[in-house]
Order: sequence, then C-alpha cells, then structure tokens
Amino acid sequence: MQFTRGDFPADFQFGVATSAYQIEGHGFGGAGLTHWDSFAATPGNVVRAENGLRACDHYHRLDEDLDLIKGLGADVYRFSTSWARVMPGGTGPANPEGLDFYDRLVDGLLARGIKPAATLYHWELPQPLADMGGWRNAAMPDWFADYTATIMGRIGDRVWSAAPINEPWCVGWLSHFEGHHAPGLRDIRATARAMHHVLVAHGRATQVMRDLGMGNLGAVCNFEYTQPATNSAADHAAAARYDAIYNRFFLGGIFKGEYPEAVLEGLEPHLPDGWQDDMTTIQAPLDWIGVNYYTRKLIVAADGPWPGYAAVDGPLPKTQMGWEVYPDGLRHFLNLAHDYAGGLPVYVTENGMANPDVPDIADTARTDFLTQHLGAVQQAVADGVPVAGYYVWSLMDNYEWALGYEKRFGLIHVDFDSLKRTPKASYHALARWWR
Ligand code: IFM
Repeated sequence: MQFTRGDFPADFQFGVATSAYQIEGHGFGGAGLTHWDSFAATPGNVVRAENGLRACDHYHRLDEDLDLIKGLGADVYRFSTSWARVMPGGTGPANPEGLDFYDRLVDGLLARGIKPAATLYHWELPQPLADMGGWRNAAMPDWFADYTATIMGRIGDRVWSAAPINEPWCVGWLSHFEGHHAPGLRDIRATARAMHHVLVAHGRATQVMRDLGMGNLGAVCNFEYTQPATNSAADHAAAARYDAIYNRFFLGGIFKGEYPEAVLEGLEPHLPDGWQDDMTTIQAPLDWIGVNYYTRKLIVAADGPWPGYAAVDGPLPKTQMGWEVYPDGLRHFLNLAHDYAGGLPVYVTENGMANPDVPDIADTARTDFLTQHLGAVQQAVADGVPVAGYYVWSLMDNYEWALGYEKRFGLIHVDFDSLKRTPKASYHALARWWR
C-alpha cells in the first residue's frame, strides 16, 4: 500500500469502525433483549440462527481491543452505543453497567490518543419497543430522544463526533420492505413509516445533542452505485427508482426537507398524516455527512407492483458477500454527498470487504480493495470534495447480521471459538503508514 499521510489533505482522519451488537456480546453486562435476538431465534432468518449474545466478547476484552486500535495508528474509532445496553426496557431506567461500559470505552480511547466517534443506533432495537411496533410507531422519535439524552448525558462531554442512526436505508427499507434484517417485515406501509420515523428520530436526537452543548454532529447514510443493466428505457427508469429509494431519499430529507418524487410515487399513500410538518425537525443542521460505501448494483425493470425492479448479477470481481468491487462508486457518492451537504466535511464512515480469511493468509484482496478505494477518495478530493476522513469497516471480524459469523470484514481475524484476535496483513499494511 503505497500511501503516506501526506497524500491526503491536512488533518485527514483515518479510522476503523464497529458496532455494538456485532462485537460486544449482548449476553453480558445487563443488556436487554433486542429485536435481533428474536429475529435470529426464528428459523430461516440468520445463517445457523447465530446471534450477538457473545459475538467477539468485546465487553470483556475492551482494553485488548483498544490496544489493537492504538497499534494500528488509527486517529478515530467509530463505535456505536447499544440502546438495549443503556436502557434495557427501551424507555425507563438506565442500566448503570451499560453506562459505565461506554464511559470506560470513551476514556480508554482518549487515554490512547484516539478520537471517539459515536453512533447512537446501529440496529439493536430494545425488544419492548419492537413489541410496540418499533420504527412503525410514531412515538419512536420521542423514545429515541430520551435514550439520546441518557447516553450523551453520560459520555457526550468527551466524544469527538456523534451521529444518531447508522444507515437509515437498512433500518427502513432492508428491514421493513425486503425483510432481510430485523424485524423481517415485507410491508410497504411499515416501510414508509419506518423510513420517515427514522429521519424524525435523527432530527430529534441531533437537537437533543445540540442542547447538551455537543458539536461535530453528522449523519451516516449508506449508498449503492446504481446502473441500468441494459440501455432500455424501462431499465433506466427502474434504476432511477432504485437510486432514489437507496441513495436520495435520506439525503433529500436531511438536506432539502423533501423526498424524491420517484419514492413518493410508491410510499406517499402510506406515510403518516402530516409527514410534511416533520421536515424542519429532520433538517436539523449538521456539521458533517458520512458515506458508507461497498458496491454497485445492476438493475432491470421487473413485473409487479411498485417499485418494479430487480438486481441482476454483474461481471466484476466480487467479495465474499457477492458484492462487485467498484471503487468509482465511492468517488461518485463523495461528490453526491457534497452536492447535497454544501460545504460540510464529508467522511467515508465505512468501507471495506469480506473475505474468507484465516489468520495466516496474505490478505492481498483486502489490501488491494482498500488501496483502490483510497485512490477513489483522492480523486474525490481532486474533484473539490472536502473529504475529511476514511474509516475502514471493520476493526475485526464480527457478526454480519443475517449472514452470521461467516463473512469476515475485519482487519483483525477473530477465532470465534477461542476469541483470539490475530491482526491480518491489511492491518499491518495500514499500520505502516498510519502510525
Ligand atoms: O456489517 C455491516 C454494518 O453493520 C453496516 N454497514 C455494512 C456492514 C457490512 O455489511
């Protein structure tokens, strides 16, 4: 990997990312049940019905893991706090052990000279809230605001940056329309409500954090580069719908206070009454925008009701996820995020690949992937995008949701029997120029 820090803008932040349910071990420290526990316990939802009850046992191995982040030379660690660990019932009393854990995490980072970048929700919805309809329920933004006040009341004075919700597309669309993530619904009305409520919750939490005196607040959205599979007008229209739902709905709400027409076509009849009145809340001013990027999709028109599209297999080399490697898409989305967010700094808040690694392999596929995508970042910088940081997904192999523990995204190999951590060649390649 032929980079030096001097190849990127001054003050550019390099980092690594994880999330609570994927690494901590939700069976420990008084965390409450989440909708991922019940989703995983339902046959057919998750490979081998695996769940996050033990995961990487980060809960008990915090210091070892923070030392590994330090050893990598990362400037920033992007982690998430678990709602179900902080407030096991979703509302009501906080779990003191949960608050203490995040206190130790933040202090441990600061003691090692690493900036804590917090995300408030990376999908582990407390089960009692799921029982009340979860993101379909219009009360979710209020409950989320209370949770935000509780956790940030404890650690908000020391976190370097914060974002309310990781990947609203996954929370709304993937989980309520495609049914691939908890709660596993396939229901257009639930989808419309979840997509809207998640943005209202984003805005409410942002305001709560401002009121606490916090700064450096952002949003983290995921994107997929979308291309029509053929030149037919029908495929072009289908790809435009896919792009609007995936890549423009959330940016549109947050930065323009409007949803794309191509999405309203299908979702408007199902949005809650008076949804337009929430736009001021959703547009709460931000300090940065985060781009999570992994792949592109080739889209064709499909029969059937809206949205009438399907993804088809593409010809490019693929990762263990079956995702095509397409670095130009990252350049595209850094530019797109900049178009929406005006002059705000743009961060790559996730980028990386899964590979069926064993501890001693050369890990060249991941090193190449990262090299190519860092090249795309440099191109976006040359385009004039104020890219301010790049965080690799992920620090270590972890729970890849419905795909269980098989898909390995880590710079560090984790043996899920012994829980031994072994840095891979990509970890060492980054450490050589990050440290
Ligand atoms: O593991 C996930 C993460 O939780 C959110 N972004 C994408 C990653 C890889 O699928």
